[in-house]
Amino acid sequence: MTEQWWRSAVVYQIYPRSFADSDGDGIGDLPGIAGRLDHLAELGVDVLWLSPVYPSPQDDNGYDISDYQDIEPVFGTLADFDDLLAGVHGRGMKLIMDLVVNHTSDAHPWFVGSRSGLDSPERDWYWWRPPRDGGPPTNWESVFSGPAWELDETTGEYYLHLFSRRQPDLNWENPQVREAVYAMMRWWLDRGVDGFRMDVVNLLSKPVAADGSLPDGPVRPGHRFGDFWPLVTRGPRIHEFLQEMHREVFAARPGAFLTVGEMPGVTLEQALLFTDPARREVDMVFQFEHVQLDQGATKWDVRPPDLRALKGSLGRWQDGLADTGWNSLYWNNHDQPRAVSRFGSDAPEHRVASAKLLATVLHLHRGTPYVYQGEELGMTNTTFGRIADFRDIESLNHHRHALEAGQPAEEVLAALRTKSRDNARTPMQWDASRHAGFTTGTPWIPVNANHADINAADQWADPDSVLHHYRALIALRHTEPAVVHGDFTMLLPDDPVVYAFTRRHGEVELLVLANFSDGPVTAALPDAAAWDGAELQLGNLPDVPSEAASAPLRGWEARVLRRTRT
Ligand code: TEU
Repeated sequence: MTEQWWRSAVVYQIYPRSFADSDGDGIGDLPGIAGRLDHLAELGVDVLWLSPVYPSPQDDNGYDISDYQDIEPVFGTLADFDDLLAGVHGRGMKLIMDLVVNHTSDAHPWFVGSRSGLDSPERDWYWWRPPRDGGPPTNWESVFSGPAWELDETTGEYYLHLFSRRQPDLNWENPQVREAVYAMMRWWLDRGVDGFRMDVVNLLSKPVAADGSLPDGPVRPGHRFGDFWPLVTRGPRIHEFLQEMHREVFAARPGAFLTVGEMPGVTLEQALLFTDPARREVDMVFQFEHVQLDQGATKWDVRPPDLRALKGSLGRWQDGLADTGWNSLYWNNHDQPRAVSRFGSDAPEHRVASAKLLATVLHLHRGTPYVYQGEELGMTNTTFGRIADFRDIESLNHHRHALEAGQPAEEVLAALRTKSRDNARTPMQWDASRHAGFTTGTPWIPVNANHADINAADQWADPDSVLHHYRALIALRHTEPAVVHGDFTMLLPDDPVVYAFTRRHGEVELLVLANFSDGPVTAALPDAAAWDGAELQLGNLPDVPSEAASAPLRGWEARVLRRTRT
């Protein structure tokens, strides 16, 4: 195994709550996942990223952890986890855990101790501050709406929570906190896991002054509170903390593990530092630039996606990390609406082609691709009627705060239907039966009604399915060195509907063409004729003409051409 084995890997994200339920309680669980490992092995993925399964009150569906070294009973037991890990390893795959250490649950014993009194030994494990002018210590706004500080009656002080009030932020300035986290990480590595996806890991270092004060954030138009992102996404000690974590946890076994840091707000310049192997911080990051182009001041201010902006952003990250560092590549995860509804077309006549097109474009970029559960089927956003149909705390909090601020209810619901994280959290669609084969009980969130037409069972039987297209792309990554190692050149940057780029590695050159629109279009490539007659490596529609570079692309058609330069 080479030091950077993950450069040729494909990672599959499982959101356990919605993947497969084995005991009929309507909630996915570890034995359910273990029973579906052949689906993943046959798909060809190399690594599973398991969203949190630790004990949790489930305020944020497990991203609020109350015990880092056990399993939430609703998901199973540590023995179930060991069985799952053995099944994953037995199929030649790896498993990374979701590490959520910017905050814990307020039910974690560390916080229960910390809030018990000013002189508690754990008091300094969290961010406590006295009121300022009778109110919160800073003007920061929580990601889940409202102030980022909660007053605790026991001591009359406020505690910081960048997310829900039941997710108090850990104080990483305290070496005891860092040591406890590193010991827990080593415990999971000793149990056999192969690394971590690190939740909001760039937020660990807060901009605290020598006197313990924290600055206010800039107040943006239309916001009641201050914006902490510019302050907290570039904390003064973040590189120090990540390098210490690497020394304390991974240095003894270099290269054996995959670390991916989820970094909302991270810039390309910062990502170069975070992913430079010489700095030994993380292997790659999840950046958010391309999934925040279709919004205004907030995600709820929905704007139509613009392909030129999308190409500009992804192309900039390709160029920026071409020589040092590494890109992660994703359209989907448990926080994002379904890409085929967002960037493709979920109209019945275009859904399959556009789902395959999105996969082709992403997987032919330079970086490590991530497949989110159901993405390989072309699963779409679901339909939400009223607010009672939503489950996600981010959506429910936004709804309440937006209505309190006087926004019309229908306007708020329209934004929620487009952008709510619940779109990604409807159960995995295994077959056309009731509840899509996800559960024999009542699912915690309704299954998408279109599971009769979009499900794994049908697609395994259909060689032209989205599923088999993903298998082909993953197999191509494992067999064609140009996909992993090739350089990247964006073409036609100003074309509003054609996404075109090349990858070159030695004598091999790949050309990717994709039409992000319903109707036919011709890619105005200056050297199209030189590509005509090249081998069609992969397409998403039948009957591609031999002049595959100069012939018009049909609606949502993608083509990958391959030639060797003499
Ligand atoms: O999300 C981090 C993050 O930036 C969130 O604001 C997320 O991108 C946003 O909700 C998109 O609308 C991570 C986890 O992925 C998310 O599920 C958790 O809710 C959050 O951290 C707190 O742990």
